[in-house]
Formats: sequence, structure tokens, C-alpha cells
Amino acid sequence: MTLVHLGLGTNLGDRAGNLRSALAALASVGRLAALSQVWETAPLYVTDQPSFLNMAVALETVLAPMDLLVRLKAMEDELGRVASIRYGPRLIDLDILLYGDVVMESDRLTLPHPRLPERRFALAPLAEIAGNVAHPISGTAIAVLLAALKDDESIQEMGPLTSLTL
Ligand code: A4P
Ligand code: MG
Repeated sequence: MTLVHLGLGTNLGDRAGNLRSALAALASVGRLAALSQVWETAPLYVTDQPSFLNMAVALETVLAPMDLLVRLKAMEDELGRVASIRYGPRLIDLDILLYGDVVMESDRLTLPHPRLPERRFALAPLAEIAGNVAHPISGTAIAVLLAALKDDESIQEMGPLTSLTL
């Protein structure tokens, strides 16, 4: 059993509904151990697209990293994701931020997520549920990585998913 941290992102359609559907689907690959709040975040990279809802979850799973990735990609398809440009709009995006303290790099999977340290939209929700967890490569705690960010990424706390009325 490994404790994995996932980042969820959505910026199309019923965004809160997309997060709820994703959580329901994730229950089939492990036990949800913690949920962050929902954060509304300005789009990064491709800025001419709707704003995102982002959240992070902790998942206890017996699936190996590649098996988990395959299941997450299948979920993205089932939840209605249509092929889009890189960093473009999506119904739901499921990224593996941390897989325990595993460090690996292959064509299809890089762990921890390579762009985690630069992303406020990923670090802020993750810090709520894993602030004291050390980044497996740098050894720096997630909360410290967040505090060290010097970007001007605009993000806003929206409260727990259960109380979201968007
Ligand atoms: N892949 C490699 N490592 C991982 C990992 N740790 N977790 C591979 C998940 N996937 C991983 O991803 C492309 C491929 O990356 C996967 O097939 C997998 O084999 P994708 O989700 O199909 O493509 P993408 O999402 O367009 O690219 P990428 O690089 O994953 O981008 P992100 O990280 O998903 O970023 N702005 C805000 N505010 N909030 C967002 O959530 N998201 C994005 C997309 C851009 N801007 C955003 C947000
Ligand atoms: Mg992705």
C-alpha cells in the first residue's frame, strides 16, 4: 500500500461536477485518505482559456505507478475528456504529483510530477494535505516549496467541494 498524492484540474463544463465525478471514480483505485479544498486558479501557460478549479487528494493504493497512470488516463477518457492541445482546456486532468517517495523517469511517467515545484495551482492544495511531506528529490517540504514561490499566479480558496455552489 502506498500513499499517493494526485492533482485534479478542470476548466470546462460543470467544473464542480467534474471534480465530484472524478472523486467517485478514484474510489475504484484506492481509498481516499484526504481531500484539499477547491481552489479557483487562473490558467497557466495557455492563458486564453477559462479559469480552472484545482484540488489535491491523498489516495492509498496497491496499484504500481504505471498501473495507476493507465487507470487515471482511462478515467479522464470516461469522464469525457476530449483530445486538446498541450496545456489546453480539459474536462478533467488527473496528475500524479507524488507517488510515496518514488523517483522515476520514463517516456510515459515522471515522478514526482516534474512541474510540481513551479506550480502554485498544484502546491497550494497539496500543502493543505501534505505540507510536511518532503519532496522526494529536493527533500524540501511541500509547504516550504509553496512559500518559496515568487510567481504572481492568481489563485483563490473556494472551500470544500461539498459546500461548493458554482
Ligand atoms: N505523464 C508523465 N508524468 C506524469 C505524471 N506524474 N502524472 C505523462 C500524470 N501524467 C504524467 O499528460 C501528458 C502525458 O504526461 C500523459 O499521457 C502521461 O503519460 P496529459 O494530461 O495528457 O497532457 P497535458 O495535461 O496537456 O500536459 P501536462 O504536461 O500533463 O500538463 P498538466 O500538468 O496536466 O497541465 N493552469 C491552471 N491554473 N490549473 C491547471 O490545472 N493544467 C494545465 C495542464 C495547464 N494549465 C493549468 C492547469
Ligand atoms: Mg496532465
